Amino acid sequence: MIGAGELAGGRGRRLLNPIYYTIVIVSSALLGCGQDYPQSTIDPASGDFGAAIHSLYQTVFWWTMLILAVVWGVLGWVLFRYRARPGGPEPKRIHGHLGLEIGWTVGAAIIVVLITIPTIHTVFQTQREAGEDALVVEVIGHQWWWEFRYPEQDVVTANELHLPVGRQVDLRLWSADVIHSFWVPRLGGKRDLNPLVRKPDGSLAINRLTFTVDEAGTFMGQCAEFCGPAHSLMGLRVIAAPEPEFEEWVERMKTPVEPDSGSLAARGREVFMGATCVACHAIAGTNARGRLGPDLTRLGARTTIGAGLLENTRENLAAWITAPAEFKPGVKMPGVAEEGGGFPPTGLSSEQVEAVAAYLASLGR
Ligand code: HEC
Ligand SMILES: [Cu+2]
Repeated sequence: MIGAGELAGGRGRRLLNPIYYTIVIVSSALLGCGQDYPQSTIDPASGDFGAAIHSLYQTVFWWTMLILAVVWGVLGWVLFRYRARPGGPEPKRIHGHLGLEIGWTVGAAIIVVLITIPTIHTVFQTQREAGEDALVVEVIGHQWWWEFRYPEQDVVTANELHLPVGRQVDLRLWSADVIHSFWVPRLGGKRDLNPLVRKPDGSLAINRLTFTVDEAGTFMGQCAEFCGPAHSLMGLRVIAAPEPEFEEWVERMKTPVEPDSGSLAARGREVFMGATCVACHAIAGTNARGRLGPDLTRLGARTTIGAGLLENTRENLAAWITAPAEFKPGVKMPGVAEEGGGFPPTGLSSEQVEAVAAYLASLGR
């Protein structure tokens, strides 16, 4: 409010300058006019997880509003009822009030319990045992990308999680390095991915997330646990499609693509298979079986590269392969002239990079 006085001319009475209030009101109103909030928690997609989190959010929100109304109501009443009046009596001095103190302690405790019960219920509901025909997907966090394995389909992909609409999914989440957190706000709450540890009974401590998406679409997500310099660049997409479309995607993932012989892409395949790329990347149906980096099977069909960082175009692929660290600080992949991920520079010429980009882009089109 000091700023308000200054803005209005530095004098106390100018505080009431209507221009200042107009600016505040208009700019606040405009903030509410954005149209596209791809990562909004308060606009859940249709599905059980989003609905559960949204209802929990509303429970907490309305309790908070009730507390706000009571506190401000009492405050306003006291200010009005006991305001100073000319010639009025000196107010009586009091110190403490046992009844009031017990009242607001017990009242607050009851509200906390009323919020805790649905919270715990929701936590357990979202990590319950999945049904028999749920789709199992292993979600593995890496600095700074996501690996998705479909053990029953024998398919591995990265950064874009394909799910069938209307079928329960059983996500099993863990991390290959530090703690990450899987969060797709429009689908529901976060769940941590922890480095694998063995529990005393010998089993592995793996977090689970069980839910069903009831709406087709692309839902944006983000790692929600600080995990190093490129944490903010660890995005993901969930692509939910009707079951037949999902099955088609699985089929495509299992059908290798071979470039036409003599093409630039064919030359790129040769370069790729002869370079260190294969130590870190796998492509189904080829000898590339590396697991340190994202699986590149059908890479051409992905919308982005670098965990949501760049649009998947041939130019961007070439730029990424040339110098990934320009786009992602600390990236665990070497460029043509920089080391990365413990590997020396790849030393590819720009022609070789172009060819590899053409090869990768040709996969999946
Ligand atoms: C030391 C291991 C390593 C080597 C060697 C390596 N990469 Fe990578 N690559 C990675 C990692 C890790 C990522 C994920 C980077 C990120 O998003 O944080 C990646 C990401 C990529 C991506 C983007 C994939 C996606 O899903 O977003 C492409 C394309 C790629 N690499 C191509 C190549 C090519 C071509 C070569 C060889 C010239 C190569 N890589 C060599 C580790 C490696
Ligand atoms: Cu992170």
